[in-house]
Parts: sequence; C-alpha cells; structure tokens
Amino acid sequence: MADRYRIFGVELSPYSVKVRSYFRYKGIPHQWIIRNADSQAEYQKYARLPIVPLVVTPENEGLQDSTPIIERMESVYPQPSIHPSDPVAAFVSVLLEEFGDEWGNKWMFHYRWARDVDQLSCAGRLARMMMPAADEAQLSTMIAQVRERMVGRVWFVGSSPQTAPQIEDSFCETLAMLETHLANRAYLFGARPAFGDFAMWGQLYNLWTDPTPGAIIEARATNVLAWIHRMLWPRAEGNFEDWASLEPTLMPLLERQVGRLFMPWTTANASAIAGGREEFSVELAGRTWTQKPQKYHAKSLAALREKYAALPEKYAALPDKRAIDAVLDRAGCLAGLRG
Ligand SMILES: N[C@@H](CCC(=O)N[C@@H](CS)C(=O)NCC(=O)O)C(=O)O
Repeated sequence: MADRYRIFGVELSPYSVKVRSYFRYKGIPHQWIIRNADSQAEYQKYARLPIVPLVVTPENEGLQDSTPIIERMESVYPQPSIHPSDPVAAFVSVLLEEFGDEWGNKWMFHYRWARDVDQLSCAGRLARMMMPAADEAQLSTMIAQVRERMVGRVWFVGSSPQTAPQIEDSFCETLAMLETHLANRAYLFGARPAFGDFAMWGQLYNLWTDPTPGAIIEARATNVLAWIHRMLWPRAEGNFEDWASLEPTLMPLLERQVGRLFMPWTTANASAIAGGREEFSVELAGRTWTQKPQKYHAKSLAALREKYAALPEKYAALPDKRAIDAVLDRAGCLAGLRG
C-alpha cells in the first residue's frame, strides 16, 4: 500500500486544481503528478475515462469526477469540515459548487479559446507541458494543433457568436458581485473555505491565468484576486458565517446568476437530453441561448436534485428546511431543484 494519494492533473484543468486545493486544505498526504507522456502509462492503469483529475488512493483505487472525489474524501477525512453548520449556508454552498463546475466552466472555456491572444497563451502552455523537451519547431507544430482542436470544441460548452456576449456579461457581473462579497471576507462562506469555494475557484483561477479574463480580474477585482491566491493553499483563518451575514452580498449572485441564468439553462439542457434532441434553445434573461445539449450536466443536475431531496433527512427540524426553501425560492432556484 502506498503512503499517500496521487493526483494526476493539469494546472490548466479547473477540476484538477480544484481537487488539489481541497487536498492541500485538508492536509491529506498526496503527490501531484502532471498528466503528460511521462505519466501516461501509470495514468492509464487507473483511469476509466480519459479525463483529469484522476485520484489514485493508497490502496490503488482510481477515482474520477471532482465532486464525488471530494465527497468521498470528506467522508474519510471529515475534519475540518468544508460544510458550514448553518443549514442555509451549507445548501447554498452545495448549489454554488454545482454552479461553479457547470456554469463557471462556460466562462473559462469560452474566454480561453475565443480570442487569438488567449488561444496562443493557453495552447503554448499546454504544448510545453505535454512536450517539455521539445524544440521551438516541434512546439509551434504542437501549439497549432492544440489551438485548432480546442477552438473547434467551444460549441461543446455552448460558446458561439450568439452566446459570447451572454457568457462575458455573466462573468463580468459575477466578478463584480464576488468583489463586493469578498471585501473583508477571506472565503465565500466566511473565514474558511467551503465546498462551493473549491469549484468556483478552479474556474476563476484558470480564468486568471488567461490573458483577457486575467486582465479583467486584475483591473477590476482585487478582493477576488486575493482570494484566487489564497485558495491555492487555503487554510482556516476562523469560522464559517451564518447565512444572515452572508445574505446581503451573496443573495444577488444567487438571484441574478444562479436563479436567472443557470437554473433555466440546466433545466432546458436536461429536458433536451431526455428528449434526445440534437440542439436546444432557451431564453435566459431575455436573450436566446442555443446549443447542443451536454450529457454530463444532466447527470450532475440529477445529483444536485438528489442532494436537495435528501434535506428532510438531514434536517429533521422543519424550520431549517423551510429556511432553505425560502432562500431558494427567492433566488428562483426552488422549482428547478424539485425537478
Ligand atoms: N466532471 C469532471 C470533469 C473533468 C474534465 O472535464 N476534465 C477535462 C479537463 S478540465 C479533461 O480531462 N478533458 C479531457 C482531456 O483533457 O483529455 C470532474 O469534475 O472532474
């Protein structure tokens, strides 16, 4: 049996760094292994799907999918918990975990491959990571290949000339709201990182490494920038806050982004998958959004709905459940979660 976990990942993969940040916070012994040609043979022994991150346990079990990985580790290493004790804050954190992974990824993927400057920056970093010993000629061939392949994939997250302004507006508005929320606050739910921080951060950290969104963050959002740095090696600086003190600056994010954009999008995506459709359109805050449905997201919405449905077991006290429902209802998320 090995004495530590191994995380096969890539710095430019939001889900990889999300999991690494979690392991660092929890103090779980681990080794970060860059997934490239050198580690490929070992990676393939344990990966069921060709994605990163892959976590290999000390017992040599391969784990994939960042959300279940964190949930599994949380059951093995429950302390310090990443779930606020306030029931409303705890469920909002679960909701932001999903929002970060699924909607935040649209900001990240879109900005990374929309403009020449970002395409070249990221393709250059990926090529250098894949072929650390390559010369300049080999690198430029690889950069061109990576760039072409990834630019041709942006439709996958729904990025298109039609949706580009919607995605960029969503990012800029979220950034402004997070900037306000993170004034005098180390993490999204208080003085220690929560479940929701890790997922939101994986995307925002990656956005920060790309020239265009990185410049926007550095120019407009210094509190977010400090949080991005902090989350690389997160540590508890105090306790979680209760919902009452988070609400004034977190509720606007729930209403305007999660309830108004993400929930209608994910619900429409799930219906399109269920109906076997090739493409779907949905009105998001008065603008039409069209894309091919994303299979994985229908699965993760189902998982989120199960977490919502399990709340009565978790909180026997009726007022807790009612308080959660009241906030979700005001945020426009309740109907979507009930399915
Ligand atoms: N739902 C998965 C998503 C993982 C994922 O999509 N990883 C991307 C990189 S961020 C990937 O490995 N893509 C295939 C590839 O790079 O070959 C998770 O949460 O871990």
